[in-house]
Amino acid sequence: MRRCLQLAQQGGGNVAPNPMVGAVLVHEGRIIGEGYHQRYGKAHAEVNCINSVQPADEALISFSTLYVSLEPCAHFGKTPPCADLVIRHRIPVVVVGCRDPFKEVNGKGIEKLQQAGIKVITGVLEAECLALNKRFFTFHNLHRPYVILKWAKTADDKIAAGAADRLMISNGYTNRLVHKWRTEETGILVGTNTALADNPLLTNRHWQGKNPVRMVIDKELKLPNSLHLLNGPTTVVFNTLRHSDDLDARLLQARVEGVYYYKVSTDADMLHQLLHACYHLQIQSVLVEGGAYLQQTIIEEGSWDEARVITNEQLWINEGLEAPRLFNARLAESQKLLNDRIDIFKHIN
Ligand code: AOF
Ligand code: ZN
Repeated sequence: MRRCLQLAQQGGGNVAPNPMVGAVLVHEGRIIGEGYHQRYGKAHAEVNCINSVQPADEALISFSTLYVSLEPCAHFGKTPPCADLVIRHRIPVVVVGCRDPFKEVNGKGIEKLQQAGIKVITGVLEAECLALNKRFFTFHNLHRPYVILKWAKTADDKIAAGAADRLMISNGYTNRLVHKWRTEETGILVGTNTALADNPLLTNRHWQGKNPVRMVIDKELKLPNSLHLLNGPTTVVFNTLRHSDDLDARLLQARVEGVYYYKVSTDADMLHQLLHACYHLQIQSVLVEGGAYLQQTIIEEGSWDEARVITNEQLWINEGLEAPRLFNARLAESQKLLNDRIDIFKHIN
């Protein structure tokens, strides 16, 4: 199963919104096949694993154990069901890392295998398998994206407002790190004030990889068209006035350039609507880069999964803005649970 996890990771960056999955076929202690899900819309891990078996070993398949980090699928999606493939090859034992919460599968793959007389062992390295696809599992279980909050603060918990100040907190190394993070998520979000004050590009120009879909909140469409965010790559503007008819998940998946508008209603909770929209648009994870007000709202709602805080050794002089406070008295989470979700990145100036 550890090998499955290693293999699965090689699909990172190319399979979202699908999960990363690895599979290994073992005959009497010897690996005779390996595979992973390499690209969205293409063959699943099990298919690549079985196809990798050398002709000389093919006769051993029906005497082998298949290890797979995610329950084999039971549905006809872009590819036929992996459970059928396993049954067809008469593999007698399947070891599964964790269940697939996707509504088309959700236990049906395991059931199908068992009904065919296959011995299925579940929950092997389950925690590791769940962690590997934390974005996918959060998305399907909670019907909202995996939310990562990120900010940079001084040693005395102040954040910068305005481009000149921002440079004082991050440095070349942490900027690059942030650009790497941007390639790892499907969406990146900022509030109106940050869009105006910082005029950010929100691209990953210092790190190779896919640009996230840029998202900004602009309730009354007051942001000037000259902003970087409203030019260049793909941007979705959440607002109360206008909706782009052509906006759909495939368009964003393909990162078709342009500014698209997503209309939310004025009278309902904005954040809830935004996260729901992300679910519809298949935006499986979001990096929230500011500002403090938006981040604090997300914290109060409890709709976040990770916080990455960049900090330096400097002290701010008095009038800086307060960094978001991660502890939420209303939710009253234990400090231990909270700490598990917080990462501090300390750099030297
Ligand atoms: C597997 N093995 O390697 C992966 C699975 O549209 P499709 O056909 O690619 O199906 C996507 C769904 O299949 C995805 O949401 C997830 O539930 C499952 N992914 N299943 O058996 C794999 N990647
Ligand atoms: Zn499959």
